[in-house]
Amino acid sequence: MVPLLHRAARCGRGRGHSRRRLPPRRWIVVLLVFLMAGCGRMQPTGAPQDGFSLTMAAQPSPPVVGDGQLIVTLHDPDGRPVSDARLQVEGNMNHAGMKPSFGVITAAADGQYTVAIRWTMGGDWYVDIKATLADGRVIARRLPITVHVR
Ligand SMILES: [Cu+2]
Repeated sequence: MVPLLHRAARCGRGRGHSRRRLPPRRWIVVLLVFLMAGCGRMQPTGAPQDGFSLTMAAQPSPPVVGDGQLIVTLHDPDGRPVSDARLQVEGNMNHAGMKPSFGVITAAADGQYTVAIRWTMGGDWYVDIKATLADGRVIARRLPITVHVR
């Protein structure tokens, strides 16, 4: 049963589908799994449903303590780059008692925003990115990142 569910949930181009004939009741289970998975619209757990892609990459990568940069990339649900959003970037560590580090946007083009940020300590951080679109909508993500000690 479990291997069957796995194959059905993969939503592939037919590669994983069994060619064996299944008893009718099994087909109903397969159909249900397809419907629940939304075939092709599967998202990682907790992924936002706004359809936008908001990602970041550190420069250097991995980031090290000191002045660093994040390249934040924003695409709309159709995959078009969004370059006219107002970005707010705030980095915090996973433990209490530290001041947040705020990012400063230094460039924006082709859906890519260059953000200067100071990593004040090595360890696990999370970065809250809020992009306010031209129409007022807000796309928000919390992304983890580990800062290394030089
Ligand atoms: Cu800290």
